[in-house]
Amino acid sequence: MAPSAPSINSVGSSRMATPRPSSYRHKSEKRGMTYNIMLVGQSGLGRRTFLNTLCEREVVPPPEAPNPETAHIADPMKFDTYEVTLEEEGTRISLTVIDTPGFGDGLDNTGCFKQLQDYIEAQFDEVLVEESRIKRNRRYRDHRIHALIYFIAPTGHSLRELDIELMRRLGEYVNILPVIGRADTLTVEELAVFKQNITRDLEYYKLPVYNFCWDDSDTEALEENREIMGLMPFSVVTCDEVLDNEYGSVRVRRYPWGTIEIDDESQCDFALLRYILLNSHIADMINFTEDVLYENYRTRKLEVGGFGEAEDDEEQDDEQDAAAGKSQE
Ligand SMILES: Nc1nc2c(ncn2[C@@H]2O[C@H](COP(=O)(O)OP(=O)(O)OP(=O)(O)O)[C@@H](O)[C@H]2O)c(=O)[nH]1
Ligand SMILES: [Mg+2]
Repeated sequence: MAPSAPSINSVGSSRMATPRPSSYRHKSEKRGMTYNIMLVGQSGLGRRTFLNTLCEREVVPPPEAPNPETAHIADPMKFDTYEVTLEEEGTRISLTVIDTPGFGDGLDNTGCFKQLQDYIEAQFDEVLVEESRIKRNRRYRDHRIHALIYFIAPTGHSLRELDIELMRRLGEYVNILPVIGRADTLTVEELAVFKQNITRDLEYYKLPVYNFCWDDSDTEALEENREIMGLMPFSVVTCDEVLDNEYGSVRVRRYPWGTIEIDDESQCDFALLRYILLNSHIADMINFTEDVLYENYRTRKLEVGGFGEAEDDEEQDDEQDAAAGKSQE
């Protein structure tokens, strides 16, 4: 008898209950949240479509038809910034999405890692400078990246050197959420094996992807977060098309043989990932970035003297100002 195909559940498609909002709240939640996401992955894995599907509107239009004379030439990686305001369950989110076209598309991609690291560090440095000012700028906008969605190509094998290197190099600066892009190109069984292989690689190479279980004080949430971790890397299918049927509007990808409803959690993990990113775990992502990743960076930086002197200088300035004020009295 032929072995039966794994059930949808066993491929990690998320039939889990909707995650509870984290017990954490972020201090800015009432005013609305500032949230920054970065999309990284090789060309054609669906970053643009992901962004549009995530925001439920066309933030980036489809590209124009390529010029055949130049289409094969890989452009250097760049950073494209998109700003969108979303309203999620009563919370206003000022979302900035940084897309990184050109990542991993050249013959030698080593420069991309450095460029990404420099970009992320530059946002940390901005906060460091801001924190050490005597007078804070009230309108300062935080640009630290709270989540990096890394698109793994749906090869069906395991992680490639490019994937491993990216996660290894950036994991200590940013919350990395690995996803399998264009997951509909794999069968149920292939996806299950691919997810298993990736999970094995993540463990073997000790890759620092975002650990949903970083806070183990809330045992109920811990159970749920373990379940979410079990689904990583999330299988992602995204689309530009909305179809009206008797049940209302559904977002679909159409094929000669049928359709995939991308918000159906039995078909892919997109809906769960969206909920985690923009609802249940948004405060966790921001808090972990500010309290752990940024603090670690700050400590390292101050230890090597990068900003320490500036801060000391400003403290001295403060003291001198105060002394000068007294002597004038
Ligand atoms: N099969 C499949 N195709 C997809 C999916 N998402 C996007 N695509 C298609 O893949 C192609 C590339 O999608 P984009 O969203 O433009 O990909 P990108 O990562 O922004 O690509 P570059 O801008 O070239 O780096 C388009 O033809 C999309 O329609 C998906 O989930 N499954
Ligand atoms: Mg694109």
